[in-house]
Amino acid sequence: MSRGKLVLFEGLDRTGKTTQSDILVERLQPDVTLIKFPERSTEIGALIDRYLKDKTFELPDQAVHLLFSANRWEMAERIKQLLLQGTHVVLDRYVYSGIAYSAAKHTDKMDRSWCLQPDRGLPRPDLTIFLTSDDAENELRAGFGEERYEKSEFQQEVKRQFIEVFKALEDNSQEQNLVQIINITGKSVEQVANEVWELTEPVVRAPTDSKNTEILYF
Ligand code: FDM
Ligand code: MG
Repeated sequence: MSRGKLVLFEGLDRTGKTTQSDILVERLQPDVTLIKFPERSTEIGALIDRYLKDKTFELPDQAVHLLFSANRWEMAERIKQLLLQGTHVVLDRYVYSGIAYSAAKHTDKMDRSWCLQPDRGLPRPDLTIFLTSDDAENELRAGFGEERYEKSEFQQEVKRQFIEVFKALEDNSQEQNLVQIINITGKSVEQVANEVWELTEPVVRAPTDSKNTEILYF
C-alpha cells in the first residue's frame, strides 16, 4: 500500500490558508485528516493560545519558539501513523511558520538556522504551498490585529523571512518542487483552489515506489 502524502499550506495571516486547506480536504475525502498548527487543544497549545491572545503574557522569544516546536513534536507520531496507514494529511501551518515568525523578531543569536534545529527530524511535507499576496488587502479582513503578530510591518518582515527560508531549503535539497508559491492577488477562492488542485493532484496520485513509501524528514 502506498503511504498518504503530507501537504502543507504556509503563508501570512489572512491569505486564505484555512479556506484552501478546508477545500483541499473536501477534495481528498475520505482518506484525509486536517491538522492545524498551533494545535491549541493540548496543554502546550493552551500556553501558545494564551501567549497569542494576551499581549500582557510575556515569555522569552526562545521559549515561545520551543513551545511552537514542541507542539509539532507532540503531533508528530500521529502524523506518521496516519501517513503509514495511507491517509493524506493536510497541514495548516508548520515548520516554516515556526522559523519565519520567530526569525522576524531578530532576537540576538536566534537566526533562521537556530530556529530550524528543534524541528529537525519532524516529518517533511511532500508538497508545501506558500500563499502570498502583493498588497495589504489581506489586512482588511475582519479580525486582523486581534492577536499578537497581526501588525502590517511585522507581517512584511515575516514574508521576507518565509522567502529566505524557502530559498535556503531549495538550495540544500535534492528534491524538486517541494515548495510551490501561489500569489493570490486578484484571484477568487475558486481560482486559487484550482491552482492548488493542479499542484496537489500529481503528488497524491504518485505511484508506489520507494520515494512514495518512505516518509521524508527535516
Ligand atoms: N506561529 C505559528 C508561530 O509564530 N510559530 C509557529 O510555529 C506557528 C505554527 O502563530 F501568527 C504564529 C503564526 C500566527 C499565529 O496562527 C497563530 P493561526 O494560523 O493564526 O492560528
Ligand atoms: Mg492568525
